[in-house]
Amino acid sequence: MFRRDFLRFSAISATALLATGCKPEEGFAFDGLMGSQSRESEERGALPIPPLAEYTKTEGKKSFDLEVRAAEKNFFGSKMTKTFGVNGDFLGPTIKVNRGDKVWFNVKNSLSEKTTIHWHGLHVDGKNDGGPHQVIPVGESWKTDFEIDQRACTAWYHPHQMDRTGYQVYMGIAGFFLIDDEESKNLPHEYGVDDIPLVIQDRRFSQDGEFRYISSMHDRMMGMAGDVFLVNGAIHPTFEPKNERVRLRVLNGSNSRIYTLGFDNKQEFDVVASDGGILERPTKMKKILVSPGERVEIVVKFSKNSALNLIDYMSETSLMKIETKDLATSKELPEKLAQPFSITPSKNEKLRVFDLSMGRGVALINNKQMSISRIDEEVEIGTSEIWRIRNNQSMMMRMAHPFHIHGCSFEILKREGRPIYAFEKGAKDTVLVASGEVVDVRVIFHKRADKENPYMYHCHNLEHEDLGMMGQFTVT
Ligand SMILES: [Cu+2]
Repeated sequence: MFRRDFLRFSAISATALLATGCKPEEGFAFDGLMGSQSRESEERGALPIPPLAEYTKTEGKKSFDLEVRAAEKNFFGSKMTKTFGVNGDFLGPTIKVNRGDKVWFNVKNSLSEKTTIHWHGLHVDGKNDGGPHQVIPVGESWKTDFEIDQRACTAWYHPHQMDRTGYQVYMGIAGFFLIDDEESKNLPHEYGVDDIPLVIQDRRFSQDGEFRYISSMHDRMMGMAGDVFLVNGAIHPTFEPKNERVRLRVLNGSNSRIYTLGFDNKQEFDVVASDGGILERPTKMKKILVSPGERVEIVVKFSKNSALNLIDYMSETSLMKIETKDLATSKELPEKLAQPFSITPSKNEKLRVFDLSMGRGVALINNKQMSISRIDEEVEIGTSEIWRIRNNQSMMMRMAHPFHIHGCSFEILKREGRPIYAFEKGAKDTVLVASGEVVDVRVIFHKRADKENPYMYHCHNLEHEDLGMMGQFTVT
């Protein structure tokens, strides 16, 4: 079995682990395990880098054509797997733009089912957001244009089709959306050379090589815990850096799995950016916790002629091998990377409370399942608010929920239960709320969303989202 060759599978899902109170910095009986395991692992080929999306310049706008389609891909052995992809067989190209760019997208749906493409992390009006209201019927195209009006960050895109998001993302629809500005030049920024996107996903395969999505309600509620890990769509690839310092833009593109990432040689790295942008200063860390939908950027300094592994502490698995030979020297990181992110509080900030809970076959916010015809909240544009997200722990179901808000960046103010880590500072759009925790965020919206095209807030465990842990709000 290809899996046993190099993967060690923990039967307890990472989501469940976190919910039981294990703290990411404590590690999980990991020491000494990884070394032997990774040596045995099979050679799987070089780390694929998603190609940059091509564009044409029309009337001062960068114009991108995306086609969402069904395909097949060879992940292992001689078997082919049925997949979905964007302009390719699995995942999609990286969209790379600058702050201030005017962009235009033509998204064609060549699937045999409805879909949408949501720009996760972008500050765009509700009608351009690609949520469940901007459905692209089979065979049709969605045209949307907007201005890039936010700081440099690692955002991404994925479907947001009502009840089908989990399935469509699992099949392979996801890609990076990178925004650059002057501050991003303080970090390594040569795409594919010293600026490397890494989307991490887990999958289960059936004996005949097909993806095995949800097979039970337990999967939906507790997380599916795939036993095969993909980095940029490849199983256990090898990355060969050419430069001493490399920026890794990590996206947890998994449906439900939470990772605690680090290196098997326990080396430190600099955390330099979170979801919505570059942090004021780099922070040295050895482990980072990344939940579904979250992004974190790190800069790693490699040594010549070395071999190490990018590992997940939670599943005790090597995700990617790293092998270095000669390395070009790169300049040190500046002490200050970017202007700090903070939201000036408005007078008499409104407090909104969101209670997340799980029931039999349902996932709820404020005791309600998502309804596409109901507006749950109405927010005033340009006014800051405190959103309090409470994960109501029940004895039956102790789950962690990564809570995502569309159309904005927020600041995490406090969390009862665990500290706010360096990789959660700065501008965020997704925050992990583990069982029993309460998180306060300060949020402000500068873009509009009317009741025909409202924004979403939801759990980014995509099965929870599809089970109803989502709500809609307007910004006017
Ligand atoms: Cu959830």
